[in-house]
Amino acid sequence: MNKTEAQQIFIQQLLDLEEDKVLAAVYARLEQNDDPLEIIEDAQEGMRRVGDRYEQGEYFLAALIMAAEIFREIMDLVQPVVETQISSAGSGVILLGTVQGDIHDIGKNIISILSTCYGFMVHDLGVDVPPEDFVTQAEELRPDLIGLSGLITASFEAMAQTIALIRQAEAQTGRRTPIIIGGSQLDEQVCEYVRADYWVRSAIDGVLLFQRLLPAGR
Ligand code: B12
Repeated sequence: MNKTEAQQIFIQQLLDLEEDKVLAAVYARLEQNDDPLEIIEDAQEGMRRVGDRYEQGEYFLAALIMAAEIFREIMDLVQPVVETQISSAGSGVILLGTVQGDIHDIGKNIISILSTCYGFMVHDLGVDVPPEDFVTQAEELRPDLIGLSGLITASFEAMAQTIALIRQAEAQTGRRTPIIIGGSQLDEQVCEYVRADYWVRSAIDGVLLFQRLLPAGR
C-alpha cells in the first residue's frame, strides 16, 4: 500500500530516533482516528530501516536500544486503542515464545496483544526459550497452535531444533499441532529449513492466519 506523506515523515522520524516528534505524531494520528494497526505497521517499517542502518554500520547497538525504547512508548499509546477497537470471538489456545538465543520480544508482544484482542488465549513463554520448555508446555497445555518468534539468523537453528523436538514428542501421541514462525528476517526458505507449517512477517497476517486455522465456533 502506498504511504501518505505524513506516514513517510513518521517513518523517517523513527529512523532518525526523534523520540518527541514520533510520539507527537502518534498522538496526532490517534486523535484523528487513524487505524492503530497502521500506526504499528509504519513503526515496524521504521524499525526495519533502523536495522538496515545498523547493518550498514551507520548506527550502533545503542541506536537499536533507543529504537526499541521509542517503540515501547509508541505501544503504550497505541495498545489501549487497539484493545478498545478490536474485540473478536476467536477461539483457541496459542503457545508463544521467542526461541532460544534470541531476546527480541517487541514483535512477539504485539502478536500476543493482538491475538488476545481477537479472542485467542495466549500463553507467552517469553524470550530465549529452550526447545525443551516449548515441549513441556505443549504437552501440558495442548495448545491449538504454536507460534515461534525469532529475528536473528541464529534463531533459525533454534527454531529447527524446537520444531524437531516438538514433533518427536508428538509422535508418541498422534497429535500434530500447526507451528507458525514469525519475524522480520523470515522467508519461505527458512520455513522449509526449520520445517514449520507457516511463516509470517507481520502481526496482522499472523492473526488472520490464526483465524483461518481456528475458525470461531469450531
Ligand atoms: C530493536 C532491535 C533490537 C533490540 C531488541 C529489543 C527488544 N526488546 O526486542 C536489541 C537492542 C536488544 C537488539 C539486539 C540485537 N540485535 Co537486533 N534488532 C532490532 C530491530 C532494529 C527491530 C526489531 C523490532 O522490534 N521490530 C519491530 C517489530 C514490531 O517487528 P518484528 O519484530 O518483525 O515483529 C513483527 C512480525 O515479524 C511479526 N512477528 C514477530 N514474531 C512473531 C511470532 C509469531 C508467532 C507471529 C505470528 C508473528 C510474529 O509480528 C510483529 C508485528 O507485526 C531489528 C531490525 C529488523 N529488521 O527487524 C534488529 C535486528 C533483528 N537485530 C539484529 C542484531 C544483529 C542484533 C544483535 C545480534 C546485535 C548485537 N551485536 O548484539 C542483538 C541480538 C541479541 C539476541 N541474542 O537476541 C539484526 C539481525 C540480523 C541477523 N540476520 O541475524 C537485525 C535484523 C538488524 C540488522 N538489519 O542487522 N535488537
